[in-house]
Amino acid sequence: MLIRIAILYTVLLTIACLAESDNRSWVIIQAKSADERTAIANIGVCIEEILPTSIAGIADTNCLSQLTKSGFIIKQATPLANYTTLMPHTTYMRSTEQFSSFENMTTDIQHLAATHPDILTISSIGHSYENRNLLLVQCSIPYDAYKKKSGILFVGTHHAREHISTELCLKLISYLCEHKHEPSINALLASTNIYIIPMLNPDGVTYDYSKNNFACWRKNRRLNSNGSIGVDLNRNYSYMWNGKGNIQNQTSECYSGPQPFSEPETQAIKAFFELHKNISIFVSYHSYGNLILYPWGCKKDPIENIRDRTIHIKIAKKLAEITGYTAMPSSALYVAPGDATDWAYGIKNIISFTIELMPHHATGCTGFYPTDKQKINSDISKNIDAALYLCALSIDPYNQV
Ligand code: 0X9
Ligand code: ZN
Repeated sequence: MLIRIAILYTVLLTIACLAESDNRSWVIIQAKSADERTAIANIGVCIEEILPTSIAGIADTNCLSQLTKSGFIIKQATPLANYTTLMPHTTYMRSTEQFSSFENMTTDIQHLAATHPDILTISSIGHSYENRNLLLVQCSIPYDAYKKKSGILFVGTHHAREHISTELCLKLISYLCEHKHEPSINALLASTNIYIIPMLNPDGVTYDYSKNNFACWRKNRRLNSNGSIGVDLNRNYSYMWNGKGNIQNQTSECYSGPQPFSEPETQAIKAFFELHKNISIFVSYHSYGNLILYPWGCKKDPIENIRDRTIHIKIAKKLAEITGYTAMPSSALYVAPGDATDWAYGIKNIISFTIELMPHHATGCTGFYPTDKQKINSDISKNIDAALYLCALSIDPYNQV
């Protein structure tokens, strides 16, 4: 009996160690076209940067051997730990004062709401896998039953390590509070319900901060059946979920989950849209790459409906002008099904954008942890302008563009 218990214990320990051990590398792989990038993404590589004749991204050992078998040329494969140990997070967070933990974010939002009860309402759209609150902040002058208000939704950190996306959401809330008496902002708050979910993946964010160094974590923290951890929330939406590029390797950075909307975080977004029928524009913030992306991401075809295609392109160009970013359909990056904006447009018919914030280029996973305060602030400020432009549009986008 004792021997059996000892064996069971050893097996469980091995599974836990396997789950915790990090076999991911920062890779540079030769790829000259969107088709080649898609083929690499289909193997389960998480593409982070597009270079003139290659991609840079993250792959585990399993992906690396499949890449070799498929004939791809791997130019570089550096263990991720080589980069993460460069950045002890406590020093980093203290020096930049930029990025928020779940707890700090909650306290900051509560403080703001107490100071600006006339325009801020805090609620929750649900709970994460580890039972953290998925906070929703509504910014608007209280609802006037006689005026129909439109709505716009901004969401940060589908991907845990993309901390700047949460920071932008928080700065947007502060901006609206600080400028609420300015006529243009006051008019926005009166005519539009501005909804902001700053941190959709609080479990992943908390894990990213939990070690001495950043974990460079992307997914949520679901325990998968093979002992690995996490589902990629931006592959878990239902639109074309089962299409080409659906990743069923649970260990992959881009694991799509056992079924569409298997995750409490994506279910909460779905429920939000079902409850708020007035949303006309949706923005999902990510990092990095300085890009304005619009549907489709799950297929190479352009948006079929001409009116919808035209409006997405026109708005994307305007956003690119404001931010200095590049506008393109998501599929020009690589084809991958199950993302949030394809679902919001494809199922809910909402004008939708994925915005990849700063930096433009980076080495290893340092791109997720930018250090230049001035560049971070300038990127956030340009993106606040872009967000305000979208808020103004949301009242009646089709008739204004
Ligand atoms: O891959 C993603 O989910 C997004 N990039 S990130 O580096 N932040 O992970 C881009 C989504 C674009 N959508 C598709 N290509 N489907
Ligand atoms: Zn992302």
